Amino acid sequence: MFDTLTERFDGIFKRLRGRGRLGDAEVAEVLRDIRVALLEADVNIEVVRDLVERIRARCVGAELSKSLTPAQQVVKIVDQELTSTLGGEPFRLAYASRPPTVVLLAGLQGAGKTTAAAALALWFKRQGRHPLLVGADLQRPAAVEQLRVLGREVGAAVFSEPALPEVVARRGVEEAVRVGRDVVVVDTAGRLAVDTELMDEVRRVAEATKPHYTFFVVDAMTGQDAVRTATAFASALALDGVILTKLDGDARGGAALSVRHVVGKPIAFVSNGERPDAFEQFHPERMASRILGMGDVLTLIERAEQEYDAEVAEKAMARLRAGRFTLEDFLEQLQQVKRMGPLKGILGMLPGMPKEVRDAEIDDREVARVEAIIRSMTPGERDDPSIINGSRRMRIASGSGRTPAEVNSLLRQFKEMQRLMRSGGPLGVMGRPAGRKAKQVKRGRVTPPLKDAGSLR
Ligand SMILES: Nc1nc2c(ncn2[C@@H]2O[C@H](COP(=O)(O)OP(=O)(O)O)[C@@H](O)[C@H]2O)c(=O)[nH]1
Ligand SMILES: [Mg+2]
Repeated sequence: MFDTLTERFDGIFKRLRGRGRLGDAEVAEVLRDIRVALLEADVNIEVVRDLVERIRARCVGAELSKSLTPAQQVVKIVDQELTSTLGGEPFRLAYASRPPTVVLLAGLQGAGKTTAAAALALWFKRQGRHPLLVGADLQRPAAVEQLRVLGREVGAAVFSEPALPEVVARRGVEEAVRVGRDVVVVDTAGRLAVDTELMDEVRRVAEATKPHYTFFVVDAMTGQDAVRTATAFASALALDGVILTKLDGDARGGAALSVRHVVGKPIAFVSNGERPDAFEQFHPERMASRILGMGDVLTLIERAEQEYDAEVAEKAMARLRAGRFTLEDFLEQLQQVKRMGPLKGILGMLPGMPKEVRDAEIDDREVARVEAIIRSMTPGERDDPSIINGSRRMRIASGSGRTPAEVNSLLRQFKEMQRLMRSGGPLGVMGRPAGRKAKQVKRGRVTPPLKDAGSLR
């Protein structure tokens, strides 16, 4: 996601790092580089101008700080202004005082409405709500079926019937009241391009359901086209926000960085893949840090909190602090990390992770190999690997189907990991996240072996 931009910013900041003091010429150079990077990323020209101007004003005003180097100050300013361009505060969804809360999705064909509808239902479920999906796309018979399949997948009921879209939508809301569902997500039909017929249909559905939220769903990969269609929809419908899909395929980021400013509506949710759980609330601050290559510790923490068994983590942390972190604990941690998703995705979110690591082909099968080796050890060996001699090593190797050299290599790396943990705590292992984020890591909410899990060979 947004790789080109991240790379460009990385280069810009690297060049700054060596400088002791930034004069007018240096500031002008940095601003020019930022401008070019943004334009290359297909960001709307007005947005680029506005953003660069704001950064210039603050760089020239030089809020001098004793604790930051000039380069760090520039990074901070760019980070903050980028956050503000992305919308500043995250979008907050308030539930209707009289349920159900009705959410209407609109957008072009193929934008990802049906996928987003199911993903939203899952999101609502995780918020403790009871969503009903309503299939009001009756243009293609397959559309309702698609929603039913996805609904089954996320465990949300689906309502539809052969009737006019606005009738189906209205009955869907009535059905939700009848069966006591507190959220209704209405999926609608799209067209290939913005046309009056489409707008009329969506407007009729909106009139029939009085949605609390109307989201425009748009494919981020279409760049400035996405921004243009969003503008067209916003002038025809009372939009509350935008759902940006296919960010996983968007290497440039033009739509994400432009839509808020141009359309005047916040990005509420983003989707990073076809799977319903590749969907999350949009956090401008996190996205800015991610673009600037600072990783996304907060998303990681959130995901970790969702998937991570707090009790197991606590236990591991306690043992770690006591210097008693064993291979058994390590195995448990591996299991947990695995539940958070593919390692590659997790590594991409860690701050300060070099590009080579982010891009490395990390094979989840390696984790399986490590697991196999540890599983072939006796509890005694897991507790104290120093007792593993030549014959034990042979036994473990043949038990796990690996070579003795691989067993050795794992043991070596585990020892190194223990050493790192003792010396620097989790931070020593995770690289150097900055400032506030570092404190969150320090509080022990991010568990240490994230990085090592991938690098064990
Ligand atoms: N890679 C990727 N594909 C997506 C995403 N969201 C939707 N898709 C795919 O895009 C296609 C169109 O999605 P669909 O929900 O049917 O769009 P709709 O016509 O607006 O309802 C489907 O193949 C989806 O699986 C996403 O965030 N990332
Ligand atoms: Mg659809």
